[in-house]
Amino acid sequence: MASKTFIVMSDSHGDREIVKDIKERYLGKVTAIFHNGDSELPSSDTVWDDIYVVAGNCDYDSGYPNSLLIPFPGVTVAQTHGHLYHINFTWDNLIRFAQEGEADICLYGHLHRPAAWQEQGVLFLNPGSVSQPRGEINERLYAKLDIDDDKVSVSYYTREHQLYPALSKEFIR
Ligand SMILES: [Mn+2]
Repeated sequence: MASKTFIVMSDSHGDREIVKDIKERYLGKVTAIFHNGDSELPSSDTVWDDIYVVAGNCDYDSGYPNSLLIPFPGVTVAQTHGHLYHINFTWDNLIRFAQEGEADICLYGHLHRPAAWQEQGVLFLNPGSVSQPRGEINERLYAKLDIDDDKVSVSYYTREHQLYPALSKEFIR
C-alpha cells in the first residue's frame, strides 16, 4: 500500500481558529484530517468539510456521529471521543470498540493528554488537546501519523506547527 499521513486533533473547545488553521495547512497534502470531538462548534460549520469529526461530551449538536469506522486501503481507522467508553476508568470498552471494527488505528480524545500506545495489534492515539492541555505536558498539541506497510511513526506538533520531539514514537505494525 502507498504510505499515508493522518493529521489528528481534538478538544479544541470553541477555538475555531486553530481547527481552521490546521485544516488550511494540511488539506490536500495529507491522506485525511481528524477531529476527535469537543469542538463545541455546530456540526453544520463548513470548517468540517473534508474533516472526519465525532461528538464529544461537550458537543450538544446531535448532527455529530458518536463514532466512525473508516476503511482506508490497507488501514482501518476507528474514531471516537472516548467518554461513551468510560476511558477515565478503563480501556476495556475502547479496546473492544476497536477490535469489533477490526481497526488498525483507534483515535480518541477526551483526556486532553497526548498518548500513543499499542494493544492487541491496534495503535491507540490521543492527540492531546489543541486548546486546553491537562497533565504534566502543558502544551497545546495535535498529532501526525505517518503510516507505512510495516510501521507507524507518531509525532506531535504545537499550535505553531513546531515539532514537539519528546513525544515522537515509532510502532511496528
Ligand atoms: Mn474535552
